[in-house]
Amino acid sequence: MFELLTEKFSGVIEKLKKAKKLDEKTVNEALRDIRRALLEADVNIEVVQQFLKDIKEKLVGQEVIKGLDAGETVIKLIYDELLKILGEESSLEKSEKPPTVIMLVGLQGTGKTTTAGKIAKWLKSKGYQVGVASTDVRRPAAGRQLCTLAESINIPCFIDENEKDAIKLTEKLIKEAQDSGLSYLILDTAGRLHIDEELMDELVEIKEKVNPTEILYVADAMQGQDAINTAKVYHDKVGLTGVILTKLDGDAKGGIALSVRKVLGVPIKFIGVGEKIEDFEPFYPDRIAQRILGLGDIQSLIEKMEKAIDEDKAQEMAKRVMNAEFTLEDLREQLRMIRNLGPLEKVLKMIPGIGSKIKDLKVDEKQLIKIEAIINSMTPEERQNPHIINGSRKRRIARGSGTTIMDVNKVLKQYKEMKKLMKKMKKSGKMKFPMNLPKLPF
Ligand SMILES: Nc1nc2c(ncn2[C@@H]2O[C@H](COP(=O)(O)OP(=O)(O)O)[C@@H](O)[C@H]2O)c(=O)[nH]1
Ligand SMILES: [Mg+2]
Repeated sequence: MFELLTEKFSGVIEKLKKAKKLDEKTVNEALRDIRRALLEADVNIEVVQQFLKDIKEKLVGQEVIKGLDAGETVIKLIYDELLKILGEESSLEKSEKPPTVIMLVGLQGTGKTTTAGKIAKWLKSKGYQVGVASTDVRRPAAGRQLCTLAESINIPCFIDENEKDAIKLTEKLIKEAQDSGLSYLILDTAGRLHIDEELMDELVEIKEKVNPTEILYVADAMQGQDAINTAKVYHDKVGLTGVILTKLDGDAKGGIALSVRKVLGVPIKFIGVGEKIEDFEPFYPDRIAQRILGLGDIQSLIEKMEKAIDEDKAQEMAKRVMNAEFTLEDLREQLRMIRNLGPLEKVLKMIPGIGSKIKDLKVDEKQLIKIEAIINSMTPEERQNPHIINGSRKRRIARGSGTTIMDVNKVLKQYKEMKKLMKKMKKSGKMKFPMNLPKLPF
């Protein structure tokens, strides 16, 4: 699935990863390669043009994203744009009055009947009562195929081979389904080899009769742009709420997945990835985009960005520790921040010399809370001038914070050590932050 796109994009990605600068030549070459890749994969031409235009616009004035280098920044932009054209994740709507009717439409052979069974099985696995029905009055075999599938997953199947009027049949089956207390009914409809007026009118009438919550167009991904064009006609006549792409397991070039959202304006809800009833999954745009661009590559980019953000926070924190007058109030404030920030060691490592020296500060969450409680039990005066904390004050603080005098002593000792160390570093003037922090005023 998406092998062609994956292969083509991997070339682009490799080149970008090697690029150290975002010069015009590199960017233009990447855009040209992307254009070729998308067109070869049978992505709609207008979608391709829009995609390239959006990336170009973003690149102008784009600064390198924190934590990433130039090439990686472009890769991230491409990923974001891919996500955009794939559309957001979209699940099935549910009607207030059961059963929720999901009507499947599309040409013959695209996989409607198979997909009806697949959705039913998927919904059943979620614990819903599901049934299927066929409104195809022309091909009795179609109904039987559906019921065989239904039998295999043990759900009710509504058909009537004697009723030759599609609308009457629909009314009858819907009534039966309603009476049997189902949560969902999947309505398989007749397809033709080509679009024809009569079938469209029939579908519109069925729609009016059953008022389906979802009308999903089942598109054979192997048919590429043809499938999109047909879907357009269905959308104009019947009105679609979404698309299901089938046969993505085969040689499908995958371009259709990137075209549906922009061209039709409706989401892709599921994909079929094989002939078996379980070869079916919800459409997850991020997974698809990652598959196309190389899963590992994108994940490591995102990790790098997150790390850069964490490092920013940690440096900011370190700066505050160093600049603070450093009373016990400051310590308390910083403990709070540290707790919000996550791993304490990380913050301490940003302050050269501290991480290794104040081992006792490598405490767990519970201990941080304890220290905070102890400081909370002090009076503001005690926090500003800890030297006034004598034996009786310590006893009061311990009682107030539900700790022991030993605990209070420990906190005071840690605090003194930190303060001493900071003074020493300030005096030596050797303190310099790693990397590109502005020079500190000492
Ligand atoms: N490989 C593959 N084959 C599929 C998929 N979905 C349906 N098919 C096959 O496509 C053919 C037509 O399917 P069918 O459900 O009868 O299509 P319908 O005429 O639209 O109802 C059958 O041979 C199915 O097994 C899929 O996701 N992958
Ligand atoms: Mg069928």
